[in-house]
Amino acid sequence: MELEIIQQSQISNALKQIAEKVFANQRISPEEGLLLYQEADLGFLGTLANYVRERLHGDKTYFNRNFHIEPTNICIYNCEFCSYKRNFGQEGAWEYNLQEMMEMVKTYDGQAITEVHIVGGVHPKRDLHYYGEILSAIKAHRPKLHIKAFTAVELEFMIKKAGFSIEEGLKKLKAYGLDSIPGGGAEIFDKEIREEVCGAKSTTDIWLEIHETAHKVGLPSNATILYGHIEKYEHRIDHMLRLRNLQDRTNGFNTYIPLKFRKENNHLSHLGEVSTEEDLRNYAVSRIFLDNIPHLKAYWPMIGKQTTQLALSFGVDDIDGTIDDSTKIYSMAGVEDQNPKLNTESLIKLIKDVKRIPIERDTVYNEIKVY
Ligand code: V47
Ligand code: SF4
Repeated sequence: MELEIIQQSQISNALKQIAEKVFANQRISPEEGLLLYQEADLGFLGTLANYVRERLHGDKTYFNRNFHIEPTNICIYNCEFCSYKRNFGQEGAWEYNLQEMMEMVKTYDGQAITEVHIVGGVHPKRDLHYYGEILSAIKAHRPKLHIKAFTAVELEFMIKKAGFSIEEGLKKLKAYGLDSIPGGGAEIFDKEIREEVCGAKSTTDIWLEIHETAHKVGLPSNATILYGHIEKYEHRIDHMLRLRNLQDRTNGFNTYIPLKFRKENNHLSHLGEVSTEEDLRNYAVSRIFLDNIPHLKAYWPMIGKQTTQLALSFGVDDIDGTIDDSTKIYSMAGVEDQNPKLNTESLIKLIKDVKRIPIERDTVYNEIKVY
């Protein structure tokens, strides 16, 4: 009994020390991060995470005006969590050609869109030059549109297929018109867990090398984590630690985006999904632990609008953009909103309803308009 009380008081002392560090703007250790996941209650986490969020951004809540192009869902890999991938000729497979993708871009002519986000499967027949043509066609048509494109997994394949080193390939893509790199493909960095959920695709080292090299050649990027499947808290901390270390060297990450595993139509359906409370806890620990990545994004098509509003008090300061119904990654994995499109007005209302300040931003967080 006594021992229990001592342990209890040690735990709360440890949490108290973490709180003191956070309020003094000091970095917390991996052990402390783990303790937050294991021991801290939701209120405690929210208080610390919101403190960090408001210290960095006040009430500002960022969004952008973007649309997605998913060139293909044909993919050489078979990630266990993926509901989206198809083989050639399989029902539901698509592969758009250059002309079709340009038609998509042109449907936004005259609209105040600042970014196109291009990601898809790893198509065995398409290399860097194929995608380079798309980049330069988009730039020729709309020079100011920021192109955020290709996960590190797609990049590894297309660059190697064209016979370049990572650095040469990224420089070539930049010359074709690439402006930045999205955060996908990171999944979970722990070797054993990665092996189990997406063993065949780019390794952790390659993912990190591609982002480090991108930063070096002047391409900023984002980072994701896929959480809520078979990983444990220590794997989430390990994941963030690797990102935090890389960021210390390059300062090239803009945003961290936790992606909640969604269970429909994939090989991990039996795992179910984590609760909304777990989502909020995870945002909060991420905000507290990743002291050097400026923004934390809740990807609303995946967690829904209400959880997104709650997340704004648990460290999140960014809610992505107005997304056309062309994003299928989540609709195929079972999100409630099968047609994730939110016009700017409703996005602004969503933010204002929880007493935050909506700020339209460009991809690299220059402020375009305060609402
Ligand atoms: O890497 C796939 C994830 C990612 C499932 O950089 C799944 O701004 C949950 O990275 N349940 C691609 N997630 C999307 C992505 C992204 C999204 C929004 C913004 C940005 C950005 C990047 O989608 C994949 C994978 O982690 N994913 N299947 C699933 N069943
Ligand atoms: Fe392919 Fe990406 Fe799906 Fe993995 S997650 S199978 S790499 S489309």
